[in-house]
Amino acid sequence: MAFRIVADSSANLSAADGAELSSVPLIITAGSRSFVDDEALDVREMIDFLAANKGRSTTACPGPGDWMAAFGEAEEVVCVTITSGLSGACNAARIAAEDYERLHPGRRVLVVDTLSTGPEMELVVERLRLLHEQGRTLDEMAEEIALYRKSTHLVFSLQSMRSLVNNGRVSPAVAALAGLMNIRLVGIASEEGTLQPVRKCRGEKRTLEGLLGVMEEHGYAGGKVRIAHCENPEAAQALTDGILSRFPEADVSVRLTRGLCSYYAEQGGVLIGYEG
Ligand code: X90
Repeated sequence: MAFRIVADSSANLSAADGAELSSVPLIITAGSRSFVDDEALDVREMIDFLAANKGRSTTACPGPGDWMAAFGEAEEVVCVTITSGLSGACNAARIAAEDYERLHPGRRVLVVDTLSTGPEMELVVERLRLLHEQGRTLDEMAEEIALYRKSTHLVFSLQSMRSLVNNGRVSPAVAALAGLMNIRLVGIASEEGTLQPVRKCRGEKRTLEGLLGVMEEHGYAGGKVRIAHCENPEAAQALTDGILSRFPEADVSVRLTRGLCSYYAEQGGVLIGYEG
């Protein structure tokens, strides 16, 4: 029975991450340019363009038709979406799921609203692949993932919140923090799937300590860690070293943010998904 996991592009994954995996792109628009966050996107070039063109820019989530196209002819589909608290992607996936099930009686679609993004979605996708290998049904996956998500978290550091503020993705109270000079914001995905600031850090070293500190406070004890960074390999390496020095057996991996996360996290931004 054909099985597909379809994640939106904020998960930073591509077909190379698994044969049963498809990515549905969000779109970044800046001035006259549109950047489709698919495998063809030159993320570097997009970042350079955005840096040189400080005018209005925005993002758009995939529509139901985009999700549906990615389902292919699969009999069982799991959609893994960016938080419904900040994007319409999950809502579009739910509409696509209903249409698909109605058009193809017998086929099933499960929609997982991760209330998060980036590397926490990556953890969910990995767990789904494992459950599929174990021969679990879609209903069992729904239960297992709901349980698993109670133990996973997202923490991130942002050099700037320009895109988040300009696009109204943070509350006015959080936006007010954006103006602080030389201060990096360390935040987490809240229970409701919104950006919750937890620390203000001065300088890279303090920021890295802040990120590791937040992980520890939320019960990190050697579980899986998935790091995604926007042109900040030094931070990713320092974090990996910091984690491995305390938990030598930890499964830590690093990847680059793709278009959507690069746009919002901006240069230097780091996101960490982990099991608490
Ligand atoms: O539908 C759309 O246009 C996409 C909107 C996405 C808005 C937020 C993306 C955030 C990316 C930066 C910090 C992480 C915050 C996560 C809080 C749950 C990454």
